[in-house]
Amino acid sequence: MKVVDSDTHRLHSPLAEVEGGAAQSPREHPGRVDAIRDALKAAGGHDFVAPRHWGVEHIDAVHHPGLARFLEGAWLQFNERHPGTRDVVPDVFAMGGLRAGMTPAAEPQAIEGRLGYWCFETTTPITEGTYAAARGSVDIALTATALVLDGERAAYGLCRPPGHHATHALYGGYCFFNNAAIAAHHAAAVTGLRVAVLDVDFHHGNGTQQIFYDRGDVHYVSLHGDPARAYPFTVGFADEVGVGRGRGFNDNHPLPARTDDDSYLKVLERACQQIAAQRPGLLVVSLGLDTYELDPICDLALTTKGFARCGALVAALGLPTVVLQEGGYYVGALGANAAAWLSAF
Ligand code: SP5
Ligand code: ZN
Repeated sequence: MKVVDSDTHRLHSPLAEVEGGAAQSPREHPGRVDAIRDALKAAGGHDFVAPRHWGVEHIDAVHHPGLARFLEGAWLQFNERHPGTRDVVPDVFAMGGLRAGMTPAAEPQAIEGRLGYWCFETTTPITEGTYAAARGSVDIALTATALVLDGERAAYGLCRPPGHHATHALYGGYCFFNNAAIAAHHAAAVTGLRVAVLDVDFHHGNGTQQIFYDRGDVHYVSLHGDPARAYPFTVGFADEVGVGRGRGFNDNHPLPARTDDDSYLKVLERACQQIAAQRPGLLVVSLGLDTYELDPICDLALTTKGFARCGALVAALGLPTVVLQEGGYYVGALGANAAAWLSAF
């Protein structure tokens, strides 16, 4: 399979993630890409290609244009007021309830306010190179998409930072720009065909769902830890089916803790049936590998062999397929799991 990757992601490497009231060593770090790249090179049969550069208009087509403008200047603006800050993290959030019953908030002027206006949580620091890295991740996603639009049966984008938690106007969950949503929108716009997004990351892709919730041209289907117990907690329930033209084009499959290969594959088969029923022309897979049995921040129980079965099942849809990397935090098996999924596909 064609694999699109680059080193630009290294520009995003925060010192810490603030979680549970404490600064912790980042789970989402550059070593994740090294592990996957090394395993794919060792497995063989993959053809590595560099991404090309894509304009910001592809990001603005899916996100509020203010999000990219903000991320581009945020680190510098914060450091003008607080010199020497390495990792920039919001501490005041522009929650809707602050102005309940009044006109909605305008974007604040002060950088401390802007941070809490564009961000929804504390584990996603902005460093000096974060914007460049996030743009590079989008370049990888769009290059992989272009390969498939040009006739490849499938392509894999080794995206980092990941994307599926980023909403129209918010970043968070280790995600800045929604790579999968940008790819799916681009494919739908270029081909005029319906696009399906199959999101198998452990966490619900709240951003992707939100971006396409009122659209009938992009069908979002997700398997994930039940938000009753799992991040992102407020989105991802089974009764969320889309609105307006998007009604019937959103399918959520919340799963219980310790779901194993056999149980997971039954649900994945159902998800694939839902995708096939809408007759899409192209598939985007948000490939999170944090459903692995040893993942340190998740609680499903897939095995490396299970990932191979998943890759084979998704391939059986027979659709042109763009596979984009999302999460996966047990680095000791991350490469083997990616290789198993992609080789079986
Ligand atoms: C792309 C992606 O996978 N983003 C995930 C962001 C999840 N961040 C919060 C995780 C909270 C985990 N707390 C786990 C405690 C386990 N002992
Ligand atoms: Zn995840």
